[in-house]
Amino acid sequence: MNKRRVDENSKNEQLEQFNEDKERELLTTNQGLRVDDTDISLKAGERGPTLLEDFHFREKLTHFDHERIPERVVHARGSGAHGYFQVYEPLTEYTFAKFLQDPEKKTPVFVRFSTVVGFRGSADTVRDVRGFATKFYTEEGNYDIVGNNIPVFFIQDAMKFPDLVHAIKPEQDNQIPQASAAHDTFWDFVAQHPENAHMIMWLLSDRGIPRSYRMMQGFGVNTFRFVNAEGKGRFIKFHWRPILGIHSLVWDEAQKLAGKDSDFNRRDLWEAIETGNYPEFEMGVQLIEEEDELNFDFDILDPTKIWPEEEVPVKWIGKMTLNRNPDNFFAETEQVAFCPANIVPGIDFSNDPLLQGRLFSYLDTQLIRLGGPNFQEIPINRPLAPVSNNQREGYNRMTINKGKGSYFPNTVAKGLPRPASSEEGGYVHYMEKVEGRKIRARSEKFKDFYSQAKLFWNSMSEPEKMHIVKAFHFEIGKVKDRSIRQGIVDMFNNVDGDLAIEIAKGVGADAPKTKGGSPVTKKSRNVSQELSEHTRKDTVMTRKIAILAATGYNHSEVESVKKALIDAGAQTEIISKFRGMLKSSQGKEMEVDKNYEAAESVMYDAIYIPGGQESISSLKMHGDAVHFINEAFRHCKPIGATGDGVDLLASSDVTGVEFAGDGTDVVSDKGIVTVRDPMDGGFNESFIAAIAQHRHWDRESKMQVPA
Ligand code: HDE
Repeated sequence: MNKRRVDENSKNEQLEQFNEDKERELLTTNQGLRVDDTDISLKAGERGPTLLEDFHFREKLTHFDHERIPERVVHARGSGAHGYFQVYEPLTEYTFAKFLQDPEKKTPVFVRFSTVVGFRGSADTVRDVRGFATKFYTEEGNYDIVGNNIPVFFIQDAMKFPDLVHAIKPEQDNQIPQASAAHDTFWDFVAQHPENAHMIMWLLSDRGIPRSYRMMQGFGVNTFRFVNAEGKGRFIKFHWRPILGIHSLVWDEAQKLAGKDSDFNRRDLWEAIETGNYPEFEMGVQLIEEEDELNFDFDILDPTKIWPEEEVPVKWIGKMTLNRNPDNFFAETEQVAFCPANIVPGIDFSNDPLLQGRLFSYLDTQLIRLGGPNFQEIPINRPLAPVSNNQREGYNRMTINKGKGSYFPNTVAKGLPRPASSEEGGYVHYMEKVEGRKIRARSEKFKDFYSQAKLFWNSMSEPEKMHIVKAFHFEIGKVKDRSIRQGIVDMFNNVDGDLAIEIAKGVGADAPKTKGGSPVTKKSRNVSQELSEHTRKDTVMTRKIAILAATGYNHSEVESVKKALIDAGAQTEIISKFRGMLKSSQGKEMEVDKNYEAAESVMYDAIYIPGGQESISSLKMHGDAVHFINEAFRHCKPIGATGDGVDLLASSDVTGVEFAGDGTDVVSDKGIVTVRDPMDGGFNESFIAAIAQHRHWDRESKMQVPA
């Protein structure tokens, strides 16, 4: 049988066949006819009406009139990237999926990251769940893991999905608000669905506002199965973890970015790939033996529950690298169609009721979104494995199936295509024994709504807890109906009494009459180490550092710090009042990358202020520069200053430094790194270490900077 060998480049080669990349020719119609004018329509006289006869005019407008397709009903806004996946070692013991056997094999992938609620043109940095969908083009067919950056989901049964989405999307009378959960209908829904509690804790945590798609986790959420060649099945959950660590924005920054650069996450992904900083994610699985299915105090089929890693450790099995941006957003990112039912031998489903509904929904929605049953023929959706069946016709059919027969069994085509045996790669569903009455019910353990929400809360650091409380204040603060606000306070009293009291304080609701709280069901799991944003804190790779300078800056200081940052993998941009060349006190020049109108502190991870008396004197007088520093400080970002640059901090609202002016400043804020005499060694190392910390949260409890 004609099986195709798949390697890293196979998908790119397949896509190239469809590329329109030849040398540009003279302008033609879609029929290939050259046209002599594309600006002025054919008219009856200079001032007369346009003629129907003008086929070029009609074709040009008709095509334009039909350019839009429906956006995804959820996850409408997204960004895609190509890459490959490689397994670390053969997973033969657990699964016979071919793409998980050979560490030498690079399986092509296409990934689409997304927000859930906003429309296609909405801002990237809103508080939301992020989609993390991966299509593996394996030799056995396309395999999709359609995941999110949060490991649990709002609801337990797919039947509730339309209600959930209607509640969280803009309200039906006025379509307000865009891309936000902060309104009455959503919180009305939540207050009536205690099963939401766990997911809400994640959504209102820092996980809801990731710094970058490259710095967030991914989770398959639902429970799946690995099946090995002997037919032994095990329950699994999928994980992705970013090599750069997990990092988030702060809420004020996220909101400002939504206006200042609404493409923030999209741009970040695109630029990282363009500059060769390929995003990397490790893939992991948690495995549960079939015989242990019922041995946990949560139901392992319940998608509102995690499998705490202390009980079920993650086995890290491979790595994905994203190394190519799409050539055409619409053709690839918009038209890609993921589906949890796209499966390969060796992997199977579970009875997770959310997953069961998802198996139906994706194909169904794509039939309308992509205009009929042939969307698998769109280049980005085509498998690398050959397709051979008797499905025919329908809108937009591209394939020209030759011969007479399109039925099975047949004799006119030697009986082909015929089903494959399992030895030939035919997919055999896992033979799970299922017995039961037809009932609308859920198992008893599904009804424990709070213990894992409590586990999550317990596992947060103090800054993370504070962020969650503030997120409640924002979200519930926007709810008009007092009874809904009260409903939320009462609901979260079931998670943690102190949390409920804190929520109530900010939103004009009564504190709970009796302080409540859920027990976490197992002592060993009072706290789970993996739930806090335990970021990698040893790398500044791809971090963006703004260097604030004006005429008369100290060139050698900039050169030294810039080199150290770039050598460590970070990126720098020079910000000044105007673009063009900037002259230093030493006569040397450097080019300005952005002016203050085009650059905002929220677009950077840290700031560096070089010395140079003239430069600092003019920056002190420049409100935009001082605001830049205040705002970065408020967002807990690292700030470095050398030489006279330290004096600029003294003119700002930065706290945590006692300025001495004689080189003996006392700095108590670990995120502020200063040196009066740049010849003193150690500045670069300390500054880089401060940037690697990402944010310096101690500041939050101490100060309020007016920025
Ligand atoms: Fe989806 N989801 N979903 N979802 N989902 C869609 O399919 C659905 C759920 C996820 O970048 C839709 O083609 C139901 C969980 C991602 O193209 C739709 C239920 C998880 C994407 C759909 C869920 C996801 C979608 C809309 C509850 C994480 C974007 C457009 C049972 C594991 C994929 C489309 C992309 C998209 C249905 C819940 C992830 C309507 C019915 C849980 C990442 O079919």
